[in-house]
Amino acid sequence: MNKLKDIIFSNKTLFMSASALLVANLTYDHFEKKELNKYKLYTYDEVSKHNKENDAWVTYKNSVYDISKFIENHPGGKDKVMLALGKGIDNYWEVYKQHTNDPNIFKEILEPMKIGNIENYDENKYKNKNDPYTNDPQRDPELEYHSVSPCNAETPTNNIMDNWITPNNLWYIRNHHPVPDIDPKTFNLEIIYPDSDNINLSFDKIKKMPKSKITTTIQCGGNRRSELNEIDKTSGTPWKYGAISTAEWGGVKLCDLLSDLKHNYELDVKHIQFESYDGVKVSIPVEKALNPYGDVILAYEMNGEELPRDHGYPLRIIVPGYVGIRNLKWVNKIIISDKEAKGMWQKGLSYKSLPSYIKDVKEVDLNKIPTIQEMPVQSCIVDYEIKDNKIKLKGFAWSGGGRGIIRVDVSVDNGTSWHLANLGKGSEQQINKAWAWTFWDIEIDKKNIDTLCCKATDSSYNVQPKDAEHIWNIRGLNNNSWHKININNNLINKSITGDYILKAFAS
Ligand SMILES: Nc1nc2c(c(=O)[nH]1)N[C@H]1C(S)=C(S)[C@@H](COP(=O)(O)O)O[C@H]1N2
Ligand SMILES: [Mo]
Repeated sequence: MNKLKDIIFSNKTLFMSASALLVANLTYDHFEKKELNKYKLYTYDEVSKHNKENDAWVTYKNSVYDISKFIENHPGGKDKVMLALGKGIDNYWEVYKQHTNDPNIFKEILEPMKIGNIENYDENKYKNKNDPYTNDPQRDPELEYHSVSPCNAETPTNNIMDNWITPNNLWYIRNHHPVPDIDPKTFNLEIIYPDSDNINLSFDKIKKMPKSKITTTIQCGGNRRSELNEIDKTSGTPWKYGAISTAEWGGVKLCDLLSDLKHNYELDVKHIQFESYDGVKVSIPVEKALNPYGDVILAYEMNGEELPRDHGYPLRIIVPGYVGIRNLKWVNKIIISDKEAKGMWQKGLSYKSLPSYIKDVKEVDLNKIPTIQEMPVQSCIVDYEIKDNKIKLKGFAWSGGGRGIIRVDVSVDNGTSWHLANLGKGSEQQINKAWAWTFWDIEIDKKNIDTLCCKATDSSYNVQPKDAEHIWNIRGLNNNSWHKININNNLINKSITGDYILKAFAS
């Protein structure tokens, strides 16, 4: 009897566990089917057709996502996502630590945009194969990196004033794409005229033309964006104040290269466009491009050395006093035109600063807003030291359009009282052709020190706005508000005797 009971019991157990398994299996099958039904299957070919801004699909592993509504808000900048449209984002996703550091980014941002799965999924298709960045040059580890593929790195902000001419290895780097690998022997610069045959020039031929040297500061349109992010999120690299550097460039003056044009104003030329190996297109007004005093040069030398690959080898256009992006690297085409360059870098939102009250680009007509060319007046506090009721400060100031710095005002009590800084290296530049920055310094006797501020005035008497709130813009461009440092947040060395020795770096 006991035996029978045992058998019945064990059979019952058997039956019960079998049914549990069945249920589990059913649920799994059901789930799988539901997943399969929920998502359509697409081929790689089909995905590749959705490669436009308003019809944008990408794949990650075996999933397909429609990211059309997201592109504009991509925190790393719209241009980066644009590179992957119709393709796999696998390479990019893993390279940028921002994606992988926070697991919620996948769940909350990417996953909700899923529209399907890949038919015939090939796990090796995008897996680090042909990583376009493997051929990028070696870089100085001292740079402050925001990303490596593409490379976005600022000049170490604490050393920015160690040299008035920034050494090549410490120059800030702002690349939108992989660095092109160009053979100077096959290099060809094409000049396209509206009314006559195109001209082709070899690198050798350009180097044999009369050489000019120009010293300029270049500043990225997004420099100091990180301070705007404290007010509200913007899109792009969160630069501190190190996306600015200075060099002496050697090359051919553009007005000499295009000298035949000076006599041809009936051509209705309004813009000189430049195109590059990495597909960037920009233009500058003809008044700047052909003005012999405008000092625009096609550079092949940087600080006496061959142009480094990161900075445009073999040929780069230098547009003194203009925003970083117009200083196009890896130039291979010059187009003389009555129109601005096409594309996002000139016509799109990328370098257009919208009013602070516009939070959505759809509210404006971008065609009516000019892109940034000459930059506004800027200054930053780079270092300070407090000792025995004395504070020493130093920094740099610069303005666009060659407008020299006529004054830098410094306050150590959050703008209540002001002091005139000494203008140092750079102040000797011709006042309306001051392409490079001016260093300044000051020593102030003061007991109660709180927030440090600086503001510069340029030769057109332009001044810097007090608050960043009023110039905040969705792209985070042209932040030239008073540079402020709250020393209490920057205290790194306070001795026990109460004798303050502070050395801190603005950030
Ligand atoms: N062809 C090309 N030119 C370019 C860029 C680029 O990505 N491609 N970046 C631009 C931007 S946004 C800036 S700020 C400067 C940076 O120059 P640098 O890397 O030599 O400092 O180059 C500009 N020229
Ligand atoms: Mo830039």
